[in-house]
Amino acid sequence: MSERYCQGCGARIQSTDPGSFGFVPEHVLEQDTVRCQRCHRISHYGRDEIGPVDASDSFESIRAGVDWSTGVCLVVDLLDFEAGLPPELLGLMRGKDVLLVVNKVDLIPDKTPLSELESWVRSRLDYYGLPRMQQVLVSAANGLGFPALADMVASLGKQVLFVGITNVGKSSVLQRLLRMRIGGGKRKQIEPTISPYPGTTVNVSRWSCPGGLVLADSPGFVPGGRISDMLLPALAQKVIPHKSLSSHLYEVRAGDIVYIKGLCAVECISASGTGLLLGFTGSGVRWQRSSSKHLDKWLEKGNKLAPIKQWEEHAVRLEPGQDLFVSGLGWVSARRAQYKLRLYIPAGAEYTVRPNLIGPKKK
Ligand SMILES: Nc1nc2c(ncn2[C@@H]2O[C@H](COP(=O)(O)OP(=O)(O)OP(=O)(O)O)[C@@H](O)[C@H]2O)c(=O)[nH]1
Ligand SMILES: [Mg+2]
Repeated sequence: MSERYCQGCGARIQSTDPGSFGFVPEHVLEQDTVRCQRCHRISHYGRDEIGPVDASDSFESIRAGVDWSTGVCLVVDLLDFEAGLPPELLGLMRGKDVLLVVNKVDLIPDKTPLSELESWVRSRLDYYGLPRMQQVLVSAANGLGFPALADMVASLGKQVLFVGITNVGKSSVLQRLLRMRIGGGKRKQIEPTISPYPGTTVNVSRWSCPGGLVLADSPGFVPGGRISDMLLPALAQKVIPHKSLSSHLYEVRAGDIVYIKGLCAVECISASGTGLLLGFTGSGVRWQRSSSKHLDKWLEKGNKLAPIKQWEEHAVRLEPGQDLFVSGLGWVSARRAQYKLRLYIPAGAEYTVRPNLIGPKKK
């Protein structure tokens, strides 16, 4: 009998091990299209008892998917933009037509103009020395940008693959496109499986649309250095912005810290004047302010859901209009003053200083 694959996550179907990807009870095997038990449970109860997918398996699936494709939609999360462009993943796409799909734009406050976000994205690509590519800003949550995306996908040939790091919304973007009946015709019954936990899609899964277009989902590339990947799922879900961003403004002087309990602290060593730090993160956690004499308490007495073993310190200079961005966690943005800061993050976490994403831009 030929191999069969779950339409929701791409896992190879099997009916021997309920604890592994692709399990379905035997009587379901008789159906034409199948969805595995894990996808069923994720979709109905929001629980993933088996994932995430193994990083090296997903890399091989992405490689095979890119080889098969005529063009690629590289999906990135605007709020974790820097993490979304790992060189190993970009290397797989060399020579392909790539459309950059910048997702989760709904999480940015309405008053930020789209044109400003577009130039911000362009300047970040330039900063990383990446070639100019077609780009489109979208929200799989509210449909923003999808008419333009549908037109651009049509220019990528007949076999289009959605790729990107885990949890950026590849399956969500594809699901919305399929619901638009791109290429016309009836909607497929089984859709790509979506979940708030990274590592949901297991293998390449394809949807044939009328007119010969085939759209394919792929597993996420597992990036290094994201704090959200170091946490137990219950806390990771709070840290990753889903419905809204939280932002808090603090007047910060030498000797103050702003921190997220058990995950990160930013100590002010000196400031050039009365400055403000604006802290952004997912709405399930928040930046707070305290004195640096309580630093150890807020780091070490951390959080049971954050098994951090070792901390690293970094000296950082932040100009007004710059963000200190910590991958998979959030950022603080300087206003009015120049800051000399000391950043405390879990060992292995990545950070960067960048022009501010939200708020007035330097001309
Ligand atoms: N606010 C917001 N959330 C989104 C958007 N797109 C996706 N999400 C959420 O992001 C999370 C991950 O979405 P998925 O579509 O499963 O992401 P993925 O890239 O396919 O993830 P993997 O299969 O794990 O690699 C889910 O909680 C989605 O609801 C968006 O445009 N806005
Ligand atoms: Mg997915």
